[in-house]
Amino acid sequence: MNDDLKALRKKVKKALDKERWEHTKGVTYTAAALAMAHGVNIEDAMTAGLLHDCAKCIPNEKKLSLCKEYKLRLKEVEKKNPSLIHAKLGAFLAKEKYGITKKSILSAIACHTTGAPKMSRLDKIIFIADYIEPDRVEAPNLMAVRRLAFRDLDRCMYRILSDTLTYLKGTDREIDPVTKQTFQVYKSLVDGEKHGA
Ligand code: DGI
Ligand code: FE
Ligand code: FE
Repeated sequence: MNDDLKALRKKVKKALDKERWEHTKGVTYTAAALAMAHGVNIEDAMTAGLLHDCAKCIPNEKKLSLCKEYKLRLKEVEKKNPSLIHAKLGAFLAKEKYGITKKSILSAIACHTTGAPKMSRLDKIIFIADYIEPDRVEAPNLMAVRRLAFRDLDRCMYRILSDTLTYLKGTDREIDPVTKQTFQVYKSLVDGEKHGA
């Protein structure tokens, strides 16, 4: 780990509780491994991994007031489910508080919870690393999803989004339209491949 990453690690650790910090380390190293497997810049993947949940431990009320203060526009679904805000607010803090200027890293942080219709390989790696890191235990089909992550990012995205939507439909939480759109994008992609298109 280079000195920049080490300094960043120290700073991020202070903003998180113990459990979230353990998860963050898991995502950081998983993202590094996925970057190796898929030919992506390892330092970028680790930086985005370290910062992806940097706004997660801010209380929901404070998330809302910070967004107001920083003039970050919130969607209705985010106002109703403030836990969704940590992605957008995290990308903002990554820039303003942690000094990250690379758009590709900020984008990966911003779309790590819902995904996005158009995602770079780095975006996908952070989304996937968040789901498969070694400390995650509650998700279904984790063995298969973990294997797939190192072979095919798009199929892995499809699998995770499909399982996440199934899970969310079983709760009373509102689904962000972007999550559904992203699912449709990967569904079409994977279905198209299956039929040889
Ligand atoms: O921050 P983490 O817990 O590490 O992971 P995350 O940022 O992916 O957030 C995970 C939660 O977000 C998980 O319980 C599923 C939920 N989520 C994903 N898409 C949506 C969503 N929750 C709502 N309400 N709506 C969504 O569209
Ligand atoms: Fe998150
Ligand atoms: Fe996370």
